[in-house]
Amino acid sequence: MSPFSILVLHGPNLNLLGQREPSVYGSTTLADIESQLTTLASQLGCQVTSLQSNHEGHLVDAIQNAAPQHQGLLINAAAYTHTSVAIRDALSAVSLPAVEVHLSNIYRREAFRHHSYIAPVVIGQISGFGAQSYALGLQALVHHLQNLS
Ligand code: CA2
Repeated sequence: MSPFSILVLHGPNLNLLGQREPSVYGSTTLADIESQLTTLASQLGCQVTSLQSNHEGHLVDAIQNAAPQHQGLLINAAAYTHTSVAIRDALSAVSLPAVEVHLSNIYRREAFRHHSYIAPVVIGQISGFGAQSYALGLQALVHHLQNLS
């Protein structure tokens, strides 16, 4: 059994999932994703805590305060992926492994989504599998943590 606790961070507008633009982001709600992650976490023997915020500073605070309670971060920084040096610096400053996830394949979309400020400071990125990106990301993060211990 893994004792790991993972903090799952959702960036701006992800609270609208399933309610707006289903053609782009699908009909799954954020509550559905969190419920799926909780189920998967119990199968993996870890715990997840989720936080969604539309505010960059709140996400920075959450990253800074994640340790020692949490051992890893799963993050969909949403639009801040493409703009936020502050979130990148926070991820870089804390010594917690992080996995970046995206519902859509950001490389098949507009050019401004092709660059991620946070990709260089995370273990890896999963993009384009809808809600399953989160599940794949959690599995990869737990596997990484298990191989560290
Ligand atoms: O594909 C992803 O997960 C994104 O991180 C989603 C972000 C977008 O800015 C990134 O380029 C890729 C947008 C999240 C907004 O979610 C909405 C959901 C429903 C309706 C409107 C926005």
